[in-house]
Amino acid sequence: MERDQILEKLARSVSDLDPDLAVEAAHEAREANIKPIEAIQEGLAKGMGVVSELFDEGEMFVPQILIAAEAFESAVAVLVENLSAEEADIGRGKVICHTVQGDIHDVGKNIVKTMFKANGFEVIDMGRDVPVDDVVAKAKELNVDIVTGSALMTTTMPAQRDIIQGLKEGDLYT
Ligand code: B12
Repeated sequence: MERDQILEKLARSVSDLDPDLAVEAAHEAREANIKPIEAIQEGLAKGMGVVSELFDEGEMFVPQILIAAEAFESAVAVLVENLSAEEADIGRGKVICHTVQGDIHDVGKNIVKTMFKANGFEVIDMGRDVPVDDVVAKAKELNVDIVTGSALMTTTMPAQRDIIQGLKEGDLYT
């Protein structure tokens, strides 16, 4: 199958809410030597873009969004299998990825995490809805180089400011 057809299949697997198709397309992407980042950005993320628009227009609802996220993540798991082992010794630094306190939107966070991994960073993925204090404590414990926190809602954005404040207080912010 051609590269473009595989990317289109990846996108369609998310927008059609089909996790099995997503896994199948991810295996095809690997066999065709499509880079994980390309498969995510030019395939899966486009499908999620369609889903996001339909959600905003009131034509798709929470249960469907969750299946789209499952399709997205099942495919990412196949695409990045063994990636950390392959890239581990590039050693460009340690980065914390998480979704901030009160927020469970983690699709974007997982894309960012994959991009860091694919570019030789060691990623500490703390998951979603992570308390500010836990992030600051982990940054200190592991002496990380970069702290990232994804926030998708206006109500959770202040957590990003709180993390910066916590890092400054701990003399960890440069
Ligand atoms: C999927 C989704 C959900 C899913 C989340 C599933 C999951 N596992 O993530 C579910 C159904 C669970 C959900 C729940 C809710 N959601 Co919602 N959701 C969305 C939706 C449709 C898409 C988000 C998404 O995944 N986009 C695709 C990814 C690829 O994009 P992204 O997250 O933006 O990430 C990119 C960039 O932001 C950036 N990025 C992200 N992180 C980082 C980090 C760094 C360091 C960098 C450099 C870049 C970066 O790079 C990413 C890749 O390009 C948006 C609508 C929209 N148009 O965005 C609403 C939206 C975010 N949700 C919203 C709301 C209100 C909710 C709920 C409160 C709904 C409810 N009443 O229950 C709950 C919140 C629960 C909670 N406590 O968090 C609102 C937020 C409104 C606001 N302004 O605050 C939105 C905007 C919908 C709307 N128009 O009202 N949601």
